[in-house]
Amino acid sequence: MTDTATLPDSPTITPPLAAQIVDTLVHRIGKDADAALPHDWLAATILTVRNDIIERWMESTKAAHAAGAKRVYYLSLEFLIGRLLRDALSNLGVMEEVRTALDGLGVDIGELEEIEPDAALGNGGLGRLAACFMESLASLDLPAYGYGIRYVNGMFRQRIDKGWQVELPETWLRYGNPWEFERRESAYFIGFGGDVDTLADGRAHWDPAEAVEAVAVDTPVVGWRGKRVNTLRLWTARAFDPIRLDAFNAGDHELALAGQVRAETLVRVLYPADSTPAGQELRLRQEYFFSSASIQDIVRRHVQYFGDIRTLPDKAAIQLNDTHPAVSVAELMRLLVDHHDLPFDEAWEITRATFGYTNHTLLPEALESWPLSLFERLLPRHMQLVYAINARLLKEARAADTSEEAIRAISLIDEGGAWGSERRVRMANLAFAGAHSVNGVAALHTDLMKSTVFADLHRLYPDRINNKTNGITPRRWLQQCNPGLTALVTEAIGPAFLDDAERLADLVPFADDASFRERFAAVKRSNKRMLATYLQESMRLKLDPDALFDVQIKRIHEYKRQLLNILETVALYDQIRSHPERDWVPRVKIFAGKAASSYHNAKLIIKLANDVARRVNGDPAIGDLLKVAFVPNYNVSLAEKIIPAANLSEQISTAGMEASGTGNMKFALNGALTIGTLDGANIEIKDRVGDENIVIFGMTAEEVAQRREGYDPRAVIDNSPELRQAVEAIASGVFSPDDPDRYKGLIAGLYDHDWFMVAADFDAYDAAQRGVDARWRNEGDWNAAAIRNVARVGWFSSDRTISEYARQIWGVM
Ligand code: GL9
Repeated sequence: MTDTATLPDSPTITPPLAAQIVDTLVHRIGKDADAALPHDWLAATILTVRNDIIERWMESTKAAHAAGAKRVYYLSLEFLIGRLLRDALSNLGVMEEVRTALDGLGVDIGELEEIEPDAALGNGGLGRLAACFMESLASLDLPAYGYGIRYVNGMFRQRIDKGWQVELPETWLRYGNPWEFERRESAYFIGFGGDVDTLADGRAHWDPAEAVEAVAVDTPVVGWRGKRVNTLRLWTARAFDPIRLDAFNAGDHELALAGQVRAETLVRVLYPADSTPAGQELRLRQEYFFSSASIQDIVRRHVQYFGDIRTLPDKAAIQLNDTHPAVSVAELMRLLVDHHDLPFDEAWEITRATFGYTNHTLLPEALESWPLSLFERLLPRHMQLVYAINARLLKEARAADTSEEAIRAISLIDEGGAWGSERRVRMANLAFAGAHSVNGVAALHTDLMKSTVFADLHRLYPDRINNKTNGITPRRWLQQCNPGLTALVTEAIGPAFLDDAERLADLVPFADDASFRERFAAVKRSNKRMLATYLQESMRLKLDPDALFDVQIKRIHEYKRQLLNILETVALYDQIRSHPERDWVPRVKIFAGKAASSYHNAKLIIKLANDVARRVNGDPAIGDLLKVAFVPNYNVSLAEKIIPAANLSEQISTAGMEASGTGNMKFALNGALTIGTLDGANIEIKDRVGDENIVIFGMTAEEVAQRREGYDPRAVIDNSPELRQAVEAIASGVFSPDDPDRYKGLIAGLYDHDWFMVAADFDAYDAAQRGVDARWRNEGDWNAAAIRNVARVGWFSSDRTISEYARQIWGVM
């Protein structure tokens, strides 16, 4: 490695980049080039490019302030941002410059990218959507803040031990975080518990029993071409008194530090619950902690800049990402009524005009509600306000001649009753009531919101529910993760699609160009070879890059039906063994995903995938015709490696259950064909790519609902020889000879109720897969369809989604 002395003199005032990086290394990290380890180079590189980002950041903030612009506030308990270096360099357009500078220092930028920790402050789609939205907000030059929690331990690290998932803590902050800025001056008092004194005219004084301090930690979010840099503000917690000296001096060291420990516990871990609320008190504390800090910050900024709190809705749009921040509705009411002395009705108008709420799931078990006793104990003033809001809401409902049954469904309080169940606060109803806009995340999902969970609220407020189909940022999910395809597309249609993803449509005619198809296939093959090399090194699995790469990567959940895919894999395995003479299409089945630690069946499905993989991959009669890979520790970075290498994208949820999906969009954008049900955004993908360029199978949401009546899965299984064979093989221990009963319970669930309709859709799925084989044999046809997918899914850019939110909900465009 070179040192500073040997670098050429710079003719300009700014020293060349390499010299800047070395200077940072020496003066900020405290190492010289000889002693520096890869982590030191990474930190020095980030700190160096950060300078430019900071300047743009300050400019963006000042410009918004000077213009008196309305700001967007995106409140989310999850931000699954992944790595930031490549994103920042690419969006700033300095990737090549930095690569060259590091090359000159003998440092491989690819190696640095690989050691950057993956910021996994989210569980899955909902958290990743928040990250894509932040990037699009900056790219569209909209002044926006993301608000969340700076978890010390994000999503757990998944190890696969003898086929079982083992959860290990994720320590993304171990080497510090050069992207973040702690803002000690932006700190807020967050209270819990205690008593409320009711004052005159509906106001109250809350005297909390405990309190922690929320301190802001800011990360810059760089938009495309560095146009704008916004702020992701994550809260950390601190005790007001770092140590109780009285206790310490009395020798009680634990008590002396108890406050600090309690504060740290609050921001310690992300709840790794997917689509199922964790339900514990700490979770409600996290929700209130970050909601209160964010709302206080927003109100403080508004009053500081604009003086009058009553103009808040003109200058602030607050979007609630699911119900996790729904307590913000009550928190804003508390600040307006108790601290700003507004009458309740006026406060309610302001609140409703300020908030929007996005619903991300209809699964009944995922709709958050809190035991009233817990809510009241932790947030006594908010409980009063919820009652007051509820009284108003139910008065409006009664005035609209609502039935008593509908009144019960609309109420913010679930009265419980049956089986002695306790009363609960319904967070979705609170969010709905407190927002002027309530949106779903794909067309079908939004329709189902209107006809199912929110049917009665929808009847009362028919203009409130609207659709905003999800999107993904094409910067991370095409340009950065798939440079080969990006270069090929640029060569074909020019660079306009880099600024407007819908310009990808210019690629449509190239699907009919045989020479382009070949170059497209070569890019895909090269991506597959890179993935194969990675998997060979990381899990000692040898894959044939010419096989069909068939991929299902996402959280493991019964409604996503990884089990359907595994059953089909087992059936295929049996078919190949029985008819080795047939002309089989070689396939690689790739699975990855994490299961919530308490989700028994999901963890069993992971074990099953691994058991099937071991058996199939070790069977000499199968050879390269079928390989199964369960890739451990699925995260954003792994997705960035796998998606560009996929030929087939598995989007096979039980229709009506996947609100949108966003992985489906990423695969299509990278030239994979989708095999999927008419669920979530799959429907809209089909509408855009065309029926011939997607493989749809199975029941519709409506058919699923009808079929439930009198559904007899046992009869279905008995009538399908392929399914029966697969189910019986698994149940009898063919894949688990060490514990033949391992899957008895799982399979019994299929025979008994099969809530997710795996059996009902199996034959259709199996037929669709054999259809995929037939298509794969016609290489030209396959590649043409893949190209049409790339060309026609530009609409799923999160830039389009965010402009819809901006125009139709936030009023900022
Ligand atoms: C989810 C839905 O299940 C997905 O279908 C949807 O694409 C995303 C984003 O809108 O939201 N809702 C939800 O609770 N999760 C989703 O992915 N779960 C996780 O994020 C783990």
